[in-house]
Amino acid sequence: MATILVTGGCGFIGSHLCVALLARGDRVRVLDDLSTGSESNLAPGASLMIGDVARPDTVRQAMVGVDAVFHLAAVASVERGVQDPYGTHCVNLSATVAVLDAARHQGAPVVYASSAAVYGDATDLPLADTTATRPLSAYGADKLGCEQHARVAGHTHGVRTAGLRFFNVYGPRQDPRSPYSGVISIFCDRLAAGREVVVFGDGGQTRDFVYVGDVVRRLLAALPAASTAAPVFNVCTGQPTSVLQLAQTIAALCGQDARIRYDTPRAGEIRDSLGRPSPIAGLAEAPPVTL
Ligand code: NAD
Ligand code: UD2
Repeated sequence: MATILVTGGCGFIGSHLCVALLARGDRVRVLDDLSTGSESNLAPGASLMIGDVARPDTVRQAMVGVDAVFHLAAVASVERGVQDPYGTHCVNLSATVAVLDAARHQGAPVVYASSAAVYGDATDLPLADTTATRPLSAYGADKLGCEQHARVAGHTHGVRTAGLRFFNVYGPRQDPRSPYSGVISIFCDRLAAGREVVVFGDGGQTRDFVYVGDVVRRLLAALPAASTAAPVFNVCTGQPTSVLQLAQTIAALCGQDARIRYDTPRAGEIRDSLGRPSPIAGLAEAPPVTL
């Protein structure tokens, strides 16, 4: 039985990952400060250490006796990075350096969350994992920094890592109440309650939405793929969906016509985001993850 540390295991993606790890027989330890996550998300059977992943001593303590690490804790909001670039940098990049350093001493591989935000407004769609990165936000710059530190940790200290560039993840436990929540959670919440949805711009903008169960399956497959070469993988579907299509589909599933209010486009946002999914060795044989 392996002991796995999941940072951010009380959050949206991390909590589903913990359930899947426990289901396959692993022992799971969570490090989370409950800033956006919730103790009610803690997978039954997992142990919780409440603490800040940006504190190296806390990370070292959390990693004692651990066989592998999934590092998902972050301030997962581009907007928060705009408001507080230094504060979010400490969590989104410095903490990753602390995780990589503790993993070096522990000899544990690290699978960590990167983001499609590393591509910025690159327009050569679909974005391959080899496409040039040029982040436009502090959040994206910090995620790219995680990838570069992972490469350095592999090269200099022999730390095995794999980075997953998540596109727009959706699914159960995504909190619809923040204005920066994923659009699917917001639309589901409002349309199920018979309320109107707000579409920013003309609704023709597209995203590559990927289900959290498929994300967890890729996280699990990435662990044996972790290496000192620090590979990075796109986690996406390769299918574009417009915001308008989304509103209409969710409304139809709720048995109603979508009531849409159009508002001004979000400042600085990209029009289209579409990835080319990266092959991960062993993924084809990995069983589906049921949530
Ligand atoms: P989330 O906010 O639900 O989960 C993040 C978790 O990290 C929360 O439980 C939070 O309490 C915890 N956390 C935050 N700061 C911490 C700190 N200083 N110390 C300890 N714990 C801390 O977000 P999520 O959507 O589950 O995102 C998980 C990871 O995936 C993040 O790294 C995020 O940047 C990345 N990501 C998510 C998406 C998406 O579409 N949801 C897209 C790209 C990348
Ligand atoms: C996603 C990530 C973000 C960052 C970014 C990088 C999520 C939740 N956010 O932002 O963290 O990685 O990608 O590019 O995954 N919209 C509406 N009405 C609403 C809410 C949203 O029209 O009520 C639109 C919004 O203007 C955008 C699209 O829906 O065009 C998707 O919005 P989002 O906030 O879910 O995700 P995104 O792609 O802006």
